[in-house]
Amino acid sequence: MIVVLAGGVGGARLARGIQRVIPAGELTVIVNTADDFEHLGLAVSPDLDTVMYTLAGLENPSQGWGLAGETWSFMAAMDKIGGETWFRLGDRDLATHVERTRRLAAGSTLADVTARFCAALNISAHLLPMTNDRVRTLVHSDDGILAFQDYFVRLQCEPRIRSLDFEGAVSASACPAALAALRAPSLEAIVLAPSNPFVSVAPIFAVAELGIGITRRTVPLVAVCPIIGGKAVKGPAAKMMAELGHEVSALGIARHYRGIIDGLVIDNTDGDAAQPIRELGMAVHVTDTIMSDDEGRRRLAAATLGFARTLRSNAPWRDRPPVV
Ligand code: FO1
Repeated sequence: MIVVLAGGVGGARLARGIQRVIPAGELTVIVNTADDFEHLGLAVSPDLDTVMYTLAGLENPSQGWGLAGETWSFMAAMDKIGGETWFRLGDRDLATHVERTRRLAAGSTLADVTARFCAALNISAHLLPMTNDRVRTLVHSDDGILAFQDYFVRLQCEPRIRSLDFEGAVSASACPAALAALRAPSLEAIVLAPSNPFVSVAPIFAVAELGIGITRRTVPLVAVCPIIGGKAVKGPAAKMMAELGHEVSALGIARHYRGIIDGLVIDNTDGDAAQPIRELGMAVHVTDTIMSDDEGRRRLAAATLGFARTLRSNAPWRDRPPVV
């Protein structure tokens, strides 16, 4: 069994590749839910939906988020009556938010709702929210404290970030199935997807039970580098990285994940960084990490899992004396 820790687009694409190279049912994807918010009275879970649509092969390839073949009549009607249109909910996508909101109001957990949707969409992977509790990313910026989607979509990531907060994360309980997956005897590796380290990956680790569960793993934890040639493949990871004081490079990512991961997969473009990264105490695999099509996703998935299998976990607990 393989566990993938994922945010939106990058996580979704790698998860899809892994789904193609391992037997059905052996993939668990634990997804960031700190981007979730209530909009137009609806419960919106952007990263969960991006991963779900991508695993089902229904994603909108140009946007990354939302559904393929989407239409926008609802947004047009909303605009006509002077409603909010800065966050675009497509007509097809709307069904997901309406049905999720109804089921949550009737007492289902976010994990239950997600499992039902995945069964209906014939997704064999176990797709799990990091928590069923409310966790929200707050962006401390030069323009004040902003809710995540306000910062990300409404303000197009323009305000300069000073720091990030994951409100509710420390006291949130991990999704029980996520904890069970991390403890499963059949677990072979944990893969940290090439998702934004600061707003997609960090909230997962901030859920205390997950952070501890991942740190106490007995299997290798490998990350796929989200920075290629000093740039993010998609999204504002490079801008955020610079604003938070990190060098925007594969080496900068390695320094950020130092002591957390056992190995890093970097792109051929960044091959020169392999040795300095190894000197930080982690293994490195250099390959083509661009996932432009399904074959690219499959290839990167196979390379990442092959790399993980060559590693033994450097989990910090291994070096500690046993607690008696
Ligand atoms: N991202 C945008 O840039 N603009 C949008 O209008 C937008 C709408 C949207 C609707 C549903 C959904 O699931 C995702 C949506 N996203 C949109 C993407 C999303 O807000 C971000 O990419 C993630 O939160 C960051 O991982």
